[in-house]
Amino acid sequence: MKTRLTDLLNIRIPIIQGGMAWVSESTLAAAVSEAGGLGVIAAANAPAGWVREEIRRVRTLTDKPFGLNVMLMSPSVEDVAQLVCEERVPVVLTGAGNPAKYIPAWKESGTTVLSVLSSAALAVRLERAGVDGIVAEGCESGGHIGEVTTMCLVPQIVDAVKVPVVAAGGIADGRGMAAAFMLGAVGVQAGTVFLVAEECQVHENYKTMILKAGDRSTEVTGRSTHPVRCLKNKLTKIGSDMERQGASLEEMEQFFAGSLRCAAVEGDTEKGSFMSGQIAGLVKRRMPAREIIESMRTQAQELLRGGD
Ligand code: TUI
Repeated sequence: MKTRLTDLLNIRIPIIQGGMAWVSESTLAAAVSEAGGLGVIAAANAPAGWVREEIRRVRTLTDKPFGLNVMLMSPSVEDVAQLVCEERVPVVLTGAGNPAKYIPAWKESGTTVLSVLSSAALAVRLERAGVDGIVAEGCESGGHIGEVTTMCLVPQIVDAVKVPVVAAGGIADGRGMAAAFMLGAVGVQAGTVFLVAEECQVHENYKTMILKAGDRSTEVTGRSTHPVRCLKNKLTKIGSDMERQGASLEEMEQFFAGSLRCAAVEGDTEKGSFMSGQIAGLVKRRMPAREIIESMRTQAQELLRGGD
């Protein structure tokens, strides 16, 4: 399934596994890359030492290209940015900020740079700063989100830039993937569906919550300050109540601090923040990463050929 993305990243199938904090590590990333997509390790807020070990480990599991998602608000971001060059990471995806100052060094070390973002204005700025591609992430996504839906964002970014655009947010099967191509994207990034991959190391309770979710199972907290989409539970209910009562950004951040680890590692269904996209309701079965990728690819190809 050749597109501008498969050429750019040297992969077989234009599917990128989303960088999910506390979730996307070397076992999952290697399985996705082995299956022909781009597996991604999420640096998130982790110390650079952990990130380096995960990069080295993924290389023991696959010789295929992989990506590192660099979360630009991380306290370790300078060290992680440096490590990208030292370890010659094939692909970097950035999120939650503007990566312009790191781009020259990354390009110098031979890294392909994609930026995950949620507005056309930033896409234009980062194209000028030298990114090789854009991941246009709609607000159907899980975690930290922007304001615009995938359906509206992708074609507007496609029209605003010349570099290849990947669609993210609300995509978990071949129908979503085919739709993304119709909007002008050259590939997709999917996160939520990989939470239930057999190779995904997240706590079983997280997987069960995704599998049980329906179309209205997520909610966004911090709408006016720091919007984050999670599966609804006791934590998000208390968080939303605090917000309605006028809690400050600091109070909200304090309340949610550590809650993602609590979900992904401890599986605490009440105190954890189970970040998830709105598409969780479509995710009904555990599968090996290879089967997720192959079923997306075959379904998308059949639809694009005009079959049923
Ligand atoms: O980054 C994400 N999603 C994330 S990061 C994350 S880590 C976290 N952990 C605990 C609580 C909250 C977050 C969870 N989910 N998606 C990519 C993305 N980046 N979407 C939008 C943006 C973005 C936002 C602002 C990109 C650039 C940007 O720049 C502002 C500027 O102009 O500098």
